Amino acid sequence: MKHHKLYGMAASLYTGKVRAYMRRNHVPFIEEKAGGERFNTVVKEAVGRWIIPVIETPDGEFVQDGTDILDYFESKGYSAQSIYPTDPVLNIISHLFELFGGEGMLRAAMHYRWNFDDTNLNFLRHTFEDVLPNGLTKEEREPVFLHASGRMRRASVAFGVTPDTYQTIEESYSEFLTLFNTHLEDRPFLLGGYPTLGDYGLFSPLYAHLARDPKPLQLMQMTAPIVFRWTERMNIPEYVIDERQLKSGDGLFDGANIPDTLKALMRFIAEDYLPEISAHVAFTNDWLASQTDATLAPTSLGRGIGMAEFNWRGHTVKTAVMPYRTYLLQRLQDAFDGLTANDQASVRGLLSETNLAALLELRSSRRISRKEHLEVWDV
Ligand SMILES: N[C@@H](CCC(=O)N[C@@H](CS)C(=O)NCC(=O)O)C(=O)O
Repeated sequence: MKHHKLYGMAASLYTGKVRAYMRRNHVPFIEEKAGGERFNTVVKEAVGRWIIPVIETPDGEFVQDGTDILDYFESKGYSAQSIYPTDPVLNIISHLFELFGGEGMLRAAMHYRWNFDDTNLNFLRHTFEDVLPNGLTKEEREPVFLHASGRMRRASVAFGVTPDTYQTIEESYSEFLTLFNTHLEDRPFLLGGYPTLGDYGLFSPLYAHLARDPKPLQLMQMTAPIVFRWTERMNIPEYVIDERQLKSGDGLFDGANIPDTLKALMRFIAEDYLPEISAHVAFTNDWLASQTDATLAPTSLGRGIGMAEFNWRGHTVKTAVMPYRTYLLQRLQDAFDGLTANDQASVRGLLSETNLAALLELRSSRRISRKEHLEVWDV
């Protein structure tokens, strides 16, 4: 049997999303630690930078980026039930949770990983061995771990994790857990009987950081056990028929009849994330206006294009503006633009009801695409 290779790390947020998809859809694969020889030479060269996850197909093709990898497998027909719901309202909701899960929950993911050293550090030191070069002695590993973890601690600050926001991050994460736990009481996945794009978006932070690092794992198990069970259900290849599956059936909700518990989660996103993505789009448009065509492409993810300021739950916060977020938002808007007028009206109605209508208007002045593993502004 021909295997795919997954290059990643057990503790990596975006690797977790891809791995869960591959397991659920029975894609045969071998996972190889990203610090290994082949990753540091052939793979890094092929994708142009050090970034995970990457898959190598049996034909020797490389695909980088969690979303592109899921789309690659969808296009090859691996998924028995597409992660893109055919119901237009559900499809837009799924895109919303892809964006919020993958990009909007980073403060909680980073805070609970890097600000509880007494509980987490020994575990992190071990789990980070996945990204260290092969063959280092224990003494040689320590400075490399300190370097790698130092970068991640600095990244936390760029996502808005500062002593001033710690308490609010904990409060807002606790509110999210309560809402998601309540929503999952009656169904096994976000939109009903099977996982869609939105589940994979949420799974990224909620598994690799928040259901794996010791501090937040215990918090989730103690305060949101149904969410914890969902992380398990998301991460196994077998189909589990339990109370929730029996109650909800195998299908997805009817887009015309969205449960109140899901609307509550959407209102949470409006409060927690809309100010940030709004500030980022405004910053991006100012930035685009000041660029010459030659400086526009390609833009390397992670480095960001600057820092945007906004008010987050009463704090003035500055976070890194990453073109990748504009790209995910554009995917939601493209899905909306392709709908009939009637379907657009239904989506608009739901987004207005949940205070999210602005998402449809927050557009960058240039389109953005992904080419050769990078975000590229269209000229
Ligand atoms: N949008 C990318 C994000 C990938 C990403 O940021 N990966 C992290 C690990 S979870 C990484 O490789 N960081 C390396 C670095 O920043 O140097 C994806 O979905 O693949």
